[in-house]
Amino acid sequence: MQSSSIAAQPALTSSKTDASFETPSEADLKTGSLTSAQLREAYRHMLSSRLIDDREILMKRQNRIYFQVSAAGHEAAQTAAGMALVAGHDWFYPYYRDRALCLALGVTAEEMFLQGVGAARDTASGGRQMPSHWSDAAKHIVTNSSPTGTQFLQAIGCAHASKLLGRDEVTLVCTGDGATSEGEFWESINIATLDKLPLLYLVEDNGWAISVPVEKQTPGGSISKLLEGFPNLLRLEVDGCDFVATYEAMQTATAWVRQRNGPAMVHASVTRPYSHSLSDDDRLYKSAAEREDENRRDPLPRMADYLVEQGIATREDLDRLSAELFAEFDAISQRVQDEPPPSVSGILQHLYSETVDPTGAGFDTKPAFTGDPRTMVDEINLTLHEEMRRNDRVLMFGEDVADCSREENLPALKGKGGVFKATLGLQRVFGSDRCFNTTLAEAGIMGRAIGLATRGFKPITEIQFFDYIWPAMMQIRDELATIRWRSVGGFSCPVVIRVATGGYLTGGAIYHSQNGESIFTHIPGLRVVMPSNALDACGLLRTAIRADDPVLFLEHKKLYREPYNRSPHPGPEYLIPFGKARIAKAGEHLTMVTYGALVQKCLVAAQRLEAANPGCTVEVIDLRSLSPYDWPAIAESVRKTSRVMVAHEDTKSWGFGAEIVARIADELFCDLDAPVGRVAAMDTWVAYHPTLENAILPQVDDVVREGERLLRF
Ligand SMILES: Cc1ncc(C[n+]2csc(CCOP(=O)(O)OP(=O)(O)O)c2C)c(N)n1
Ligand SMILES: [Mg+2]
Repeated sequence: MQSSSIAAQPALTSSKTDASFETPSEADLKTGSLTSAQLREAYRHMLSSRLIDDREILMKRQNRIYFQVSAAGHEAAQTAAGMALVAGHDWFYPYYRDRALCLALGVTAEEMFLQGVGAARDTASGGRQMPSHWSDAAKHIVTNSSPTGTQFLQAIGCAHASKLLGRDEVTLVCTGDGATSEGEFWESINIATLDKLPLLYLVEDNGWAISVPVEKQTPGGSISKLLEGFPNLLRLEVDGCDFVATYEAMQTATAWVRQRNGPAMVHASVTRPYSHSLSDDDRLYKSAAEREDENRRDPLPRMADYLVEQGIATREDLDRLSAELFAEFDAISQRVQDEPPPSVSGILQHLYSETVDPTGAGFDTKPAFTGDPRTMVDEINLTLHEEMRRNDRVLMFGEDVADCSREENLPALKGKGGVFKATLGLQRVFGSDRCFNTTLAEAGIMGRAIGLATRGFKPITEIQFFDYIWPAMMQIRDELATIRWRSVGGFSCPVVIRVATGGYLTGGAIYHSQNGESIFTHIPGLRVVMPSNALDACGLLRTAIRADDPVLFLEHKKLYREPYNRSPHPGPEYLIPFGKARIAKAGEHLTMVTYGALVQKCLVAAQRLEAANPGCTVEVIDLRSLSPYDWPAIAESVRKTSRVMVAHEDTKSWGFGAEIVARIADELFCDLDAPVGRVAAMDTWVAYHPTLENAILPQVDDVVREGERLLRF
C-alpha cells in the first residue's frame, strides 16, 4: 500500500449514501483524498461485494437463483471508482462485473438479491435481465447489457451530452481487458480523443477474457501502453488490488476529465479468483501457480491488513463487520425467496413508450398545403428544418450530413448537406453543435445517438446507405431496441435512424441497392416506416421525430426526386400516425399490399390489369408503416376482394411479405378465392449491369403476371 498521509487529507463532503442524489455544487465535488472513515467505508463496500457474491454462489448451487457472475478480485478498483465519482451527478456505464462499484454508488444489497431471484420488485430490470446487469436512473447508472463493448459508444454519447449541456459531469465507462479488443472500443477511443470528450475509462484488467489470456488478446499485453499515440488521453496504470493507489489514480483521472482536458484511462490490474462465472471452471485453463498468485494478490485481505497496520481498524472490528454483513445478507437472501415473481401479463410493458402513442389520433392531422409541388427529398429537408426549429434538443448527425466541417469556409460555399442533400442547410441554420459530421463509423453513430437520447436529446442519425448499416446492427438490435424494456422503463432512447435504401438506380449494384426491412421489422421495440411519396415522407418523419420510440425511417433513393410522387408542403404540423396504411387506389377484385418503390409499379400494373380484364378493379394498399403495420386495412380489403398479393422490392424468401401472407392464410383463409401471391426480388444480390438489375428486381410485368394468375384462379 502506498500513501502515508491519508488521514491528514481534507475530508470529502458528499456522501455516497445520500438518497437524494441532487446535483452537488462545485464545492461538493470530490477533490481531496481519504479519511479513516472513508477507508472503513471502502472496506465495507469491498467486503459486502465479496459476501454477496459468496451468498449468490450458494443460492445458485441451491437453484434459488439462475445465474451468477462475481466481482471477486475487482473490489478495490471498483470501490475506488465509485468513491472518486458522484452518483446522481456523474454518469456510469458499468460492466457486468461491477458489483462493488454499484455498492459504492449506493445500490443496496437487497436490490442485488432481488435481481438474482428475478423478482417483480427488481428495480434494475423487473426480472428481465440476468443479475449484475445494473440500472438505476436516479444514480445515473445507465442500464447495462451483456454484449461486451457496446457500452463504450453509448458512453461517448453521454459524455457528448455533458459537453453540449456545458456541465462538468464525468462519464465513467468500465470494461474488462478482453472487451478492449472489440471494434467499438477503438471507435470510442478515436471519437473521445478527437472530440476531447469528458469520458473516463476504467479497464479492470484481470488478465483473462473467460479462458483467453491478455497476451493473446492485446499486442504487448497492455492496452494502456498501446494507446500511447492518442492525443488528449491521460493514461494511468495502477495496481487495482491496491485500493488507495487506485483511488488516487481515479482522483487524478477524474480531475483531468472534469477540467475538460480530454478523456482519461485508468488501467487497473486486478484478479479473477472465482472463474469467469459459475458456468466456467478456470482450473481447466489456469495453472495452479497462476491461481495461487491470484490468491496472493487478493485485494480484500490486503485492504484488511492495511487498515490494521494503519491503526484504522482492529482485527476484531473487521471480524465483527464481517459477521454483521454475513447475517444481514443471510436475512435478505431468505427474505427475497418469498418475493412475488414478475407478472406474465406485464411481459410487453415498456417495449414501446407507455406515454406517447404514435399510432394514436394525436398523430393524425390534416394537411394545410402551401407552395408548389416538392420532391420527397425536399420535403424531408424542410421537415428536418421545421422540427429542429421547433425543438432545440433535436440533433442531426452522420457521415457528410453537415454543410462544411471547416466552419470558417462555410460562408463562401454552397455546402454538402448529405450525399443526397437531405440535410442541406441544417448546419448553416442551426450551427455545428446541432448538425455535424461524425467519424466514418456506423456503430459510433448509433452508440453516440443512444447515449445522447438517454440524456434527453432527440438524435436523428443518417446512415448514408442501407448497405452500410451493419456495423451499427449490434447497437440497433441489442441496445436501441432493448433499453426501455430491459430497464423496465428506467431508460429510453427514442432515436430516429434515417437510412437511404433501395435499388432501381441503374448501376447501383450490390452495395448501393440493398433493402432488408424484414431484418428490422423482426426487432421488437423498433418502429419501421417507409414512405413512397413526398407527402407521406413529411408526415411520417415528423411523427418519427415527435414519437418517444426508436424509429427506422427508410428513404428510398430512387423516390427522392421522382416527379410523380411530389407534393406541396402540408405545413409544419402535418403528422401521419404509424400503423395506418393509405389506399393508393380503390378496387373490388384484387388487393395489392405494397410499400416503397413498388407502390408506383403496382399502380401502373393495376391499370394494365384493369384494361386487360374489363369489369375488374384492383385495390392498391400502400402500407407506409411496416412495424406496426395496418392489419385492419389489409383484412378489410381482402374480405372485399378475396384475392390478394404482396409486392415488395426486397428478396422474396423469409421477407416482409412472408409475414403478411402467413397472417392472411391464418386469419382470412375463408375469405380467399385464390392463393395468396407474392412479387419480390430474386433471392440474390442486385447486380451492376442494367439487364441483370432489371431481371433481379421486381418490375411492372412481374406484378401484372402475378395479378393475372390470381384473377384467373
Ligand atoms: C459481443 C460479445 N461477445 C462475446 C461475449 C461472451 N463473453 C462474455 S464475457 C466474455 C469475456 C470478457 O472478458 P473481459 O472483457 O476481460 O471481462 P472479464 O469477464 O474478464 O471481467 C465473453 C467472451 C459477449 N458477452 N459479448
Ligand atoms: Mg478480463
